[in-house]
Amino acid sequence: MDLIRPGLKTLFLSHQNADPDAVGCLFFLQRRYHGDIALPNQPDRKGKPLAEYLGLDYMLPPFEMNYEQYVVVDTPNPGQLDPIEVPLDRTVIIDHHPNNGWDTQVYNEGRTSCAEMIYDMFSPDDLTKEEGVALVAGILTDTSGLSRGTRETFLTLSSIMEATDVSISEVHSIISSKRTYSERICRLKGAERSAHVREKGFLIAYTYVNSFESSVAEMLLRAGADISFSGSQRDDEFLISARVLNDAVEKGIDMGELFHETANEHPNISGGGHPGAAVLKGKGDVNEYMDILVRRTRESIRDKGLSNL
Ligand SMILES: [Mn+2]
Repeated sequence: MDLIRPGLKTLFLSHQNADPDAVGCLFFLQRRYHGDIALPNQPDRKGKPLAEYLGLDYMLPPFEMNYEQYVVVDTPNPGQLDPIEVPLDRTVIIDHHPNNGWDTQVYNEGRTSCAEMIYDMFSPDDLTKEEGVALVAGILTDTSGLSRGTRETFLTLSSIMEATDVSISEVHSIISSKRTYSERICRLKGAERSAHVREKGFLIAYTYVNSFESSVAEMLLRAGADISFSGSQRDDEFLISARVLNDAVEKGIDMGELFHETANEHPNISGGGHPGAAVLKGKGDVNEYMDILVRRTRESIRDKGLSNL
């Protein structure tokens, strides 16, 4: 595999809030090529326990960028490395996301995870148990626990499992860290205080908490909402986090757009995000902004002629 040049002083990098696909690929590549690893910030809730299990040694900014070669994995655009900036003329990019914002060539075989691509690049016959855990964890996460993936995904997964005797349940238990006590209390309180309305078959749930807004919004989706809002008030500032089911996004709900428009119409408010996940925050009363968001969501469902019936 001559995409990555062996023997050079190399830095392996991946995206902010690194997930198990990022962490697993970095571990595997470092094992095979040697070099250092850096991340823009700490890994996410599943990436962190995987990094601990693997004993992954990584740097966080600031550090010296004096490498001969940079290898970026699982990162769809340079902004995801912020505040790290890589010199493109010395950088190899390996990614699997369908749309990426790099201004240079990207090695992308359109697979479900980077872990699959990297395994298939080498097809090593001396895969260690830890390398197996690293790659299986990446596949598990990027297939949402095997609920998505192509035929190739499962063929690759099967070869890794055969070569290393790693089991799915074993990897699950490594990456599923328990939520903290305070997060669990917030989720329970959020459930207790939640209310919901219906619009053209879409269930819109909203609630108020003291923190963990996005976790609580996510929980409301799992409880049955199509669209959820979770808001908090801290002194004179509020924050509202929204989540939308994929199915509702496909039907045309775009919370990032709605939050962005709402922010533009009110002073001292910022907001935006993706169709399925958005945040609105600033000076003001959380109840007032919750009312605005729920009302605008209902209006936008009607205006766009969307239906979930
Ligand atoms: Mn990935």
